Order: sequence, then C-alpha cells, then structure tokens
Amino acid sequence: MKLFVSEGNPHCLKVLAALEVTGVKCDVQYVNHEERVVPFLSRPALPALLLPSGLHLFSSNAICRYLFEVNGQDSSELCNHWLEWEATELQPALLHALHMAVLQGKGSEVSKVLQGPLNYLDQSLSKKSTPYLTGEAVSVADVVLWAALYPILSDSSLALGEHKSVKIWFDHGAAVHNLQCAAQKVLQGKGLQGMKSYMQKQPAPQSSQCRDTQPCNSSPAESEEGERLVSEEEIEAAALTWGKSLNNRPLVVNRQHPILPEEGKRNLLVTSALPYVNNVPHLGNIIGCVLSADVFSRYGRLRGWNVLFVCGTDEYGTATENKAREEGLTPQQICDKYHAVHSSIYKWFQIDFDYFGRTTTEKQTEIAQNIFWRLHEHGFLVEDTVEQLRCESCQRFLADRFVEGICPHCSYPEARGDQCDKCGRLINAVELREPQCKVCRQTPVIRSSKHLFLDLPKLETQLEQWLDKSTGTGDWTANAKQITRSWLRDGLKPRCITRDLKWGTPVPHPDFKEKVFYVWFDAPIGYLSITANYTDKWETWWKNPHQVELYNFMAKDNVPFHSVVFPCSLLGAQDNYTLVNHLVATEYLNYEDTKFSKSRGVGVFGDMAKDTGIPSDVWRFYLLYVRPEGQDSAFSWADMATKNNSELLNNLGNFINRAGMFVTKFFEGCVPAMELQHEDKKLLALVGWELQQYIQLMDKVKIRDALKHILNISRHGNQYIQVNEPWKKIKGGDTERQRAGTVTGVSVNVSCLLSVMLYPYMPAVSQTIRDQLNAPQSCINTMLQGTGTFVCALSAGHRIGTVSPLFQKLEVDQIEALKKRFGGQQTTAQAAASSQPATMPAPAAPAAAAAAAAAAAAAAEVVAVSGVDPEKAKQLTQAVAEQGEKVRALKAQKAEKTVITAEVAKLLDLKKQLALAEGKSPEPAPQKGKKK
Ligand code: B3M
Ligand code: ZN
Repeated sequence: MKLFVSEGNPHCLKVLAALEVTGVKCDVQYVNHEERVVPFLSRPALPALLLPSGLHLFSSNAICRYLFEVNGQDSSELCNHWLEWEATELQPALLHALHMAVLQGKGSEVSKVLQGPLNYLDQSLSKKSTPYLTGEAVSVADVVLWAALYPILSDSSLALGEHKSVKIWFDHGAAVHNLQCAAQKVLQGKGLQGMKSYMQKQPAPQSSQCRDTQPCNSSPAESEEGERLVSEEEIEAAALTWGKSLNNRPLVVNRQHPILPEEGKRNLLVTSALPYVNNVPHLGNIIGCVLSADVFSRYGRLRGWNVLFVCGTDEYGTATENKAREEGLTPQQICDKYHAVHSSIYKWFQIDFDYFGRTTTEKQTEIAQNIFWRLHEHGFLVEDTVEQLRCESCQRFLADRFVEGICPHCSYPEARGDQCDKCGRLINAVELREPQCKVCRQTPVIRSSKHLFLDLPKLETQLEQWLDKSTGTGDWTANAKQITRSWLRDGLKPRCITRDLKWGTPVPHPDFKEKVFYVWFDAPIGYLSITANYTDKWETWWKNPHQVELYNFMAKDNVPFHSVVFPCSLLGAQDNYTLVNHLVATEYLNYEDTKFSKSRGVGVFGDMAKDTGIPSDVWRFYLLYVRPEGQDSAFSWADMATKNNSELLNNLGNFINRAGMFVTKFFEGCVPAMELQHEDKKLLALVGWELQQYIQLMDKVKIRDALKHILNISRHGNQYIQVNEPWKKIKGGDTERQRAGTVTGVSVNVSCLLSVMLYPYMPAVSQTIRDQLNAPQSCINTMLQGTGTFVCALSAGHRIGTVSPLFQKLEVDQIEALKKRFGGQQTTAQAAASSQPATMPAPAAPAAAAAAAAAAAAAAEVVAVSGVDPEKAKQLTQAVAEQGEKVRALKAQKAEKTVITAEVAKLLDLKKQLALAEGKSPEPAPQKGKKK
C-alpha cells in the first residue's frame, strides 16, 4: 500500500492522522500539489491511496475509513453519520473559512462562516457523556473531524473559543501524540500559512452556496456578489464537452408497457405514500409524497434509469367507514368517489405515475393474506388478549386515530391513539391519559378481545442488520434515520395487526373470522398489490432485491411504518422481498403561519389549486422551491408571488425569452455561427459546474437544493447577455456582428439545457421551451448523462420555432384576493357548505348527547372559519369565562369524569375559537418547562 500526500493540503492531514492513529503499515510519498497520481483522473486528486489490488482510493474520508477497517475497526452507523456530515456540511464551510483566513486576510470573519457547523457539533458533543464523538475511544469520526478542524481551531488568532464542548473535545485530540505529529508534518509547523500555496490553487468557494443547516433565504440579487472562479482547465474541458454530439439512445419518455427490471440497468422502484382516500389532499400532502416522487422519477428517466413509479389510494379503515356514514354512501362508493377525486388532482398536478391504483382489490386480499400466512407459518405472529377502547355512545371500538388524549411520554395534550405528533412515539390507545372519543368527546371504556401481533422483538436483530446496510449504502434522509434509530433505541414491542372492524382486508385465520387487518399492516402491502394490478410480473420488482432499488417517498410521520414495521412483515415472510433502500422523508409544510385545516377552511387543497388561475407548473415550481427538505417550511402567498415574479419571470423566463428573440429578430430564426472566445467558454464552464451540482444533488434526492442551480444558470446567462450586449453588436461591423451571433447561439443553447433540467420540475414549461426552440428530442437523452454533459444541441443553421413569453406576473391584488379566499376567511355559509367537519358522527348515532355535542362542534367550526372578528371575540370571551366557571364548579362537586371531560372539551374549543376571532394562532401554548 502506498499513500500519496502533499504538504499544506488539509485533506492530507486527515489521512496522515488516520495512519498515525491506526498504525497501519503503509509507504507515504510526498508529491507536489499538481501531481496526477491516479492515472484515469484528469485532475490531480490528493491524497490518494494505492491499494494492493492496484486500485486507488482518492477521497480522504474513504481512505480514513479504509485504514480503520484494516485495523479491525469498522465504522459504526454513527461514525458514518459524522463522516457524511463532515463531507457535506463542514467541508464547504471550512473551505470558505480557509480561503478567507489564508488568502484574503479576513480572519476576523471566519467565525461567521463556521458558526452553523460549530454550533451543531458543540450541541451534539454537549449531549454526550463520552470524551469522543462515538464513545470512549478515538474513532475514525474523531480523526476526520479533528484533522479537518485543526488548522482553524489551533489558530488562536481566529477567536473561535466560545464553543465549550468543541474545545474540550479538540483538546482531548490534541493530547493524542499521533494526531499532533500528523498535523506538524502537513503544516510544517507554519500553521495556516503552511496551506497558502495549496489554497492558491483551489477555486474560490461560492459565497452564494446554500447550506442545509443555514436555510437560504437570500433573494437572487443578494446572492449575486462574489463570482465563482473557474480554472483554465475547467474552461477547456467545458469547451471540449460542448463539441460532443448528441447521443441517439431511444427516447426515455416513450415508455413501453409493462416496465420491468432490466439486466445491466439501474432499476428503480419508486413509491409515494398511499394517500388516505377519504381526504382531499392539501398542498403539504402533495409536496410530501406524490410531487417529490414524481420529480425524482422524471429525473431518473432522464438519467436513463429504468424507473417504475407506483402509488394509489389507501382505502380501508374506520376513517372511510365514518365518511361513508356521513355522506350516506357505502364505504365502497366513498372509495370510488374519492379515488376519482385524487386521480384528477394528481393529473392536474402532472404527477406522472406509471400506475395509480387502490388498496381495495382482490390482489390486495391475496397478497396480504399470503404474507399473513407466511408470518404465521414462520412463527412471527403471537396471540394476545387486548384491552381496547370502546365508545359506548357511538357503540363501536375506537380505531386508534379516533381517540385523543394526553401522551403518556411527553404529556402533549392532543396525542392520537396511534402516535404522538409532538414526540413522535407510537402509543397504544389504552395508554393515553384522559382518552376521549374524537367523534363525541365521551370517555371510552376498556374492553378486551383476542388479537394477533407481529412479533417485532423476534425480528429485531434481522431488522437491525438490514437497516445498517440499507442506511449505510442508500440515501435515507436525516430525519428518517433519526426516527428509526430512536425507535430501535426504545426496543421493539409486538404490534397488533388485527382490528375489530368491517371495512378492511379480512383476516383469513378461522379463529379471527370477524376481524380485519390493521390499516398499517395492510396499507404498505398496497404497494405490492397495486404493482400486481399493473403487471402480472409484479414479483420481478418486489421479490428481486438484487436487481431492484426501492425508493419510498413520504412525510416524516410515516417513517416508522416504512423503516421498521413493514420491513419486519416482509423479513418475517421470508420470501426474498425487495426492501426499502432509500427512504426519503419530508418535514412538514405549513400554510402561512398556521397549519392546513380542512375544517377551518384554511389552506389550499388539491382540488382548489386549479381554480386559482395559476398554472400547474408554477404551483409545482413554488412547492418544490419551498419543499420542507431538512426542516419545516411554509407556503406563503406573498412569497409565491415574489418567487414567480423574480425567479420565473425576471430571471428564468426573461433569459430564455431574450435568447430566443435574438435568434428570431437578428438571425431570421436560425441559430447563428458560433466562434467561442474565452469569455464564452468561461460561461460554458460556469454552466457546466451548475449542471454538475444539480446532478449530484438530484442523485441524492435533494430536490429543493438542486432547483437553485437551475436558477443560477439563467442568472449566469442573463449576466452574459447583459455584458455582451448582442442587440448593440448586431448593428456594428463584421467582427461585432459575429460576436452578437456567438453570444446568441450560446445563449439559446443554454436555454435548451435549461429546458432539460426543468423537465422534472416543470414538465409543461420544459416542453414549451423545446417546442419554441424546435429542439431535437435527443437533447433530453444527452445532457444528463454521467456527471453532466452540456453539449451544443442547437448547432449553427438550426431553425427554431415561435418564441413567446413563458410566465406571467402575479399581481398584488390577485394575490391578496387569493390569500383572503384560502385564509379561513370565507363566509360562514360557504364554509359550512364546503368543509363538513370530518369528525361529524353518523346521523343515526344513538345517544342524544352525541348528537348535541356534534351539533355544538359543527357550530364551533362554522364560527371558527369566520376569521378575525372583534364583536365575536367579545362574545367568546364571555362564553369562555362562563364555561370556565362551569368546569370549576363541576370539579368542585367531584362530578363524574365523563361529564367533566366533555365540558373541558367544550372549554378548549371555545378558547380555540376565541384565539381565531382575535387573529391568534389556535394552537395550544407550549408547555412550561419543555422546550419546543
Ligand atoms: N395513508 C398515511 C398517510 O397518508 C397512509 C400512508 C400509507 S403508506 C403505505 O399519511
Ligand atoms: Zn363516541
């Protein structure tokens, strides 16, 4: 083994430190920065490790990990987490900081750049009781982070001392002789200045780069300053690529039926969480699963991967039964009706499913029962008597989601019977403190009944082994990993998979004839049965883990069912099932500064978006622009208008339109000859770099981050046109006219590239651009290959089509009107007609009390939607006071608990209404002593 390093290179510091600490035997050779050690790489890549097999490792973190492995220390999942964080979060900030400190003499500003990552590290360390990141001993994570931070942290002039836990940890490392040794070697005892010659050869970091940890709120104008420096090498490479020809692979958008896995291809099976049939999805539901999965599937097809994208409605369960009673239809009729509603919404949003099915099919019964019997045969089902909540006034067992109460773990007052939205833990409904029937607000009673349980503890080891592999090699979002980890940390318990209901997949076991499967056991099997309804050969997708990669898209509350419960069902069935490889979970999308609420008439729901007059593509663009990727985000009308007007209209649309208009006006619609000058090639390099970033991010399903790079390209393009002024040059002499031609030709080709990159996000706009440019379909197949190939797709002489503007301005009054319309400010009549509270009980509900309570609840809803209203607020203040008195009196009399609970519920409702009437958020105030 031979390790190639160079002096002053901070990445080499890492690998030397790892070598010293592990004591692995290996030759070390110092070379200069420019030396090309790895023969097939066109750029110098240092450090590099030449393995006995003749292969090279040339990522510093991979080398460190390898050295630890050779030494018998495999990196744990936690180590991997830190290595990933180091590479994606810390490094960009560090390079920026080093650039400032070493080359620009701006040492005083370094702390600003590093604050985010250092805060994160500090907080994580402060929560640990061990001296090192992953335990009592130095791990690869400590070595990598320590070496990465050494140049900065060991320089006292940078004043980075305020992170106490980081300092303690860093000093621990500094005391390790081997680490110090490595640092001395690389920096030759010169500290930061030892890195100067290395830093001078690096491209300047982009100041506008948006990091996950620091949400990017800067408008395009603000992020303009500081242009990325491109090296001469990059410029030449970009010019070479530009001259390549289009490839003629068959068109990815023409799909044959059925799509099946193919040998030698990346076969991607993409699912998005199956939406409950009985709700109309709101924008948050749409971005969380179907839209995100759609963008990724479209992108995958552009990349030439073999993608199958399936989804469908989740139709069984109590919620459907309730809705049926409410509307006077049978559950099946409800499913038929709302399945059609969902289909038409997704069609309008251009969600390009290969198949959109449903769970109430024969295939579902067949496959679910098959999995059940296999689990039974292999001894993974256990029988137990269960205490269940039954509402006597509604005369039925209460499904978990129809009970509310206080969370036994975190005391959140509105926890549901299946899960707590605050702490995310799963709950058994009977454990809730002060449970209430969500329909009638009565206190349910506990009844026992015999049920079947999936023996999760028995599957735990298998699950963990598989999770290690899946999360280690696949793209799991941080929240998905964290939620899964916390589940396992608490230890798995058996999960009940049967229910006393009618509307569900029947349990085939003779002892459980009257029961159906629990929806969360049944629903994920929907992915399989939906695929089976798409093709008889469904097993080539679902029982083929070696050929197929499974991507599951969802909102974060669905994570544990997809990462723990469902994989356990499949593992236990022992039928070589395909398990999730990439689990992509979004955070929540809020509506303005509150939550979406059907019953309060707040927020935009899928079926309303088309009535706004705003095109589907613009909706998609904005939702993806604010995709809750890494943190919660919010839909805001004002922001949507701003982004439409600044990014789509002034930036992207303006550039594409100008480029096309120059061809039309100055060159009779034919792309002019292009003689590339240095400046043009530089644009190609800048654009090529953005394209590469886009591909890297999209490959990792960072959909929101990737979109920003599309917008960067049109920004570069606008600047290029602005500086070169083709409209002036066209009036000049020959040389000038030729410049105008080159600039126009290059610009119109950038538009063509943009149309391809936009395809996943804005499919209609993407097509319109290609129509306007009369672009060859093969440009789609070419540009996203490999690490990105920006070729000249429209060569001199190509005739373009008719150019017209792509976007329209959103006017202030238009936005104001929309905001009013969807802000819960409807008239009471409209609201009552359009938003039946989902919790309305059946008209046939036996107890008079239930009916009265429901009427009160319905009335409350109607009041609640009328928005800010001082007169109402006055009345409600009075009502709250009176109701408060009543509750206190009942408590003093030690009245029956059910009575008190019902009156408390009324009081809480009144308080909510009051908050709304006063224009405040109706959410309960955070509890004392608990951080939010
Ligand atoms: N219908 C829950 C949800 O939409 C559920 C997902 C099922 S995925 C198998 O949040
Ligand atoms: Zn009830």
